[in-house]
Amino acid sequence: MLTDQQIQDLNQPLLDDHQFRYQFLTELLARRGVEAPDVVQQLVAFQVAIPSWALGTGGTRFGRYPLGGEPRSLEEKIQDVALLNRLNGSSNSISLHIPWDIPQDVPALQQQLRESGLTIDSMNSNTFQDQKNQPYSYKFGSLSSTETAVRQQAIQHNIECVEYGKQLGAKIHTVWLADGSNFPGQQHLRRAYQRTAESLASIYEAMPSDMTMLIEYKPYEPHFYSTVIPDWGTSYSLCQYLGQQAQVLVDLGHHLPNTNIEQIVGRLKHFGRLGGFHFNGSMYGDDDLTTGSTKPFQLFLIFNELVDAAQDQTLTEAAVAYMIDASHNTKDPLEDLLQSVESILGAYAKALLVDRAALHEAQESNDVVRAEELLRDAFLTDVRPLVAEAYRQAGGALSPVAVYRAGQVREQLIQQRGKLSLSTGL
Ligand code: PSV
Ligand code: MN
Ligand code: MN
Repeated sequence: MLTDQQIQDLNQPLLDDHQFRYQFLTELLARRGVEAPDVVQQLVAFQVAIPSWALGTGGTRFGRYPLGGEPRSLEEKIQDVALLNRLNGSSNSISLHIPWDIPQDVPALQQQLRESGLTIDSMNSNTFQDQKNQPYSYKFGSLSSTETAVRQQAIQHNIECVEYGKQLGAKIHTVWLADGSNFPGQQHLRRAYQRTAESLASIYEAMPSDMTMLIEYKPYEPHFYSTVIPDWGTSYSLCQYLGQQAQVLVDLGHHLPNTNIEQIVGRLKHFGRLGGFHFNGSMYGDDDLTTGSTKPFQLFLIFNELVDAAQDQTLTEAAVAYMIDASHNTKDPLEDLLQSVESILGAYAKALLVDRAALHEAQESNDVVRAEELLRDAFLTDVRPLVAEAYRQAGGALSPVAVYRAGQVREQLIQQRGKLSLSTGL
């Protein structure tokens, strides 16, 4: 399915136009003191993990419209991510969700990963659903449950994820908790937090010293009165309680409308507690739209904080894991993921164009308009030739979506896997 040679052949008709645009932009940026090849180099190095649960059509409780050709096994999910990575050279790792992705044959999986040039970036636990044959229900919470046996079951499940992570070389264990309450008075708010902190500590202790626990927050849904970990402050306080191997995960869709996410990013960077991102787009809440589809300026401002922090010598450089977290009902999920990665690379490229010295100067002298104009200069630059050049240098497609379509990938997947193939449990 779509060989490297085919990708190069499909690039041919686009090459001349690309070279013209890239050359023009290189000259334009040089006048602004920016070396385009340096930016391209940083884009080539940038990698975003693909979640196993985004590879099939997700759907909602109101309906699901399978597209066909979706992966039926972990092996097929890895095949799909390998294809994405060959198209854009920017998706060389996968996030797994247990129990949906329990590895059956670990050595075979490791070999497939090696051959595809991929790694497993993170393991994600699932205590937001009851699984078949599970002795206790999570109806009233998991790590925060009032019942010791329920908490123990949830802790055990997380420790199992850590064990799978160790076998597969994952360096991250991500915890997103659905725990919360629907009615005032239902839950003792302080005790629910205390029980969660203690449960997390038991999981934390089971992690090897080179693993990081990422603690994700979300203000509401599935619970609508209170959520045990609703905001970055709660995640941060839990990290402080646990130790250096715990970090906050920022999911872009997990904020109330109009939250200043870039400021949260700046704060967490200041504290050295920003561990990772779940990229997606959001209009209202956790709607998991394509990254950059609704608020591209905000995405740019987030990267502006990241680039600024990366260049700040006074900060200790902590690794940030970049991951997508999405689930779609209307698009071909592989096309969506290609679009998402492209938006992320574009926002990063624009942030790299910001004249940082001039911006700091404008900020220090309170020149409001100049500071804003400097950001707008970078944001309004059409950086698509830089992103395309990064794809090209990584051996990928100049236009991944166009090549995916021209190569008739979905049609081939449907032929191989069937029209009604089902995938993730989402
Ligand atoms: C539920 O809100 C959620 O979207 C969280 O963002 C998790 O990261 C994801 O599901 C996978 O469990
Ligand atoms: Mn998430
Ligand atoms: Mn979410």
